[in-house]
Amino acid sequence: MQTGIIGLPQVGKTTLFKILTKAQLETKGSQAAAHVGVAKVREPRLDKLADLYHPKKLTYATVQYVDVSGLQKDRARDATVLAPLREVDALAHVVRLFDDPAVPHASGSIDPLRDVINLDLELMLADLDQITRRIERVEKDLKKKKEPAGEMELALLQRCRVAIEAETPLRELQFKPEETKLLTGFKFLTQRPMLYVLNLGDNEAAEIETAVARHKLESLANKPGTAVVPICGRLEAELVDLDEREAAELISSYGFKESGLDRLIHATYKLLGLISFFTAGEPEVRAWTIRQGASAVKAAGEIHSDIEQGFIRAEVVRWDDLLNAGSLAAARERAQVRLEGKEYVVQEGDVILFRHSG
Ligand SMILES: Nc1nc2c(ncn2[C@@H]2O[C@H](COP(=O)(O)OP(=O)(O)OP(=O)(O)O)[C@@H](O)[C@H]2O)c(=O)[nH]1
Ligand SMILES: [Mg+2]
Repeated sequence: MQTGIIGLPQVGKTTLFKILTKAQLETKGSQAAAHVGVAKVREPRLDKLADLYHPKKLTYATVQYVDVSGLQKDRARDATVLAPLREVDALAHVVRLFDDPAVPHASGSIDPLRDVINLDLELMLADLDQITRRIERVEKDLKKKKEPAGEMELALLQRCRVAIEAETPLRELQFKPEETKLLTGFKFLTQRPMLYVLNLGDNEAAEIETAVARHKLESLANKPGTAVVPICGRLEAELVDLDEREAAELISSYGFKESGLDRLIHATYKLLGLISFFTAGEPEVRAWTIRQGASAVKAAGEIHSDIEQGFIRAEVVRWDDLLNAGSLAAARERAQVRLEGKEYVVQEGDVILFRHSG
């Protein structure tokens, strides 16, 4: 899973990237090329399962983040800047709320809603460009030869155009499955779920939980396919260099409930409708990520296509039942291990043992 970090220049994108991936990066000056980092998804339940199994290997789920250089107004349509963003599953827009005379804002003042509108507009214009060109192409083809697939595509694209012309991002529209399939190929930017990351000043650390209301930005979170997460970018980036104990102490001294990393990852999972399940044994205890509503056979496919193809059944136990029982055998005796078939809908926190042939 990949999230693209976007935002105007000098808003804290690279700072956020550092928080997420713990990468040591130069934060001064814009980078020409995008860079990709991997965030480990901290998972206390996995740690507890590891205490039970003492596995040779402990593997956390990961989320990839792509940091691109600042999107200037009127420059976002530049295809080379946007190219890395077309491949991501979600966008994280870093919105600047911190004021610092030493770090001038591209538009001269701090105005988060203005910045959100401007950047969304850039993304919409990029999509509109693409839609308009495609509509011309399809219309031309339809003139030569009428066919239903073309008619459907044209109607769909026209609907998208009308929405964007009314400044509605595509993520707010509802599509039928066959339309979604068709749209996948275009990789429209405004169709991606959007996480607005509010980058607060250090002085707001104690009030991070109430930042959205205080800055009257509730409207950002109330739309389909969006979420808002406040961070204290500079403060939280400093935590990256500390060991876990020191970091945890500082986090609680600031009054944060969870670290910026956890806050962001949880919001991303929720926004994308992702859940975690686990596999556990002596060789490896591991966390996996899938879409809510995915079947057991799909979950098997996450692990290996052979397990998906040779799927016989899944033995499923809730992670806390397994922990309380002390072993899979004990959980079986307590009748807490269920035998499930291919169509079983995997639940958050399931520990699954896949039985498969071959
Ligand atoms: N005061 C203050 N400064 C911050 C905060 N977050 C980032 N900065 C500073 O703002 C400057 C820009 O931060 P970056 O993370 O490099 O911003 P960016 O969006 O990646 O910038 P570009 O890639 O150049 O567009 C740096 O000097 C940071 O130290 C913050 O929360 N408070
Ligand atoms: Mg940067």
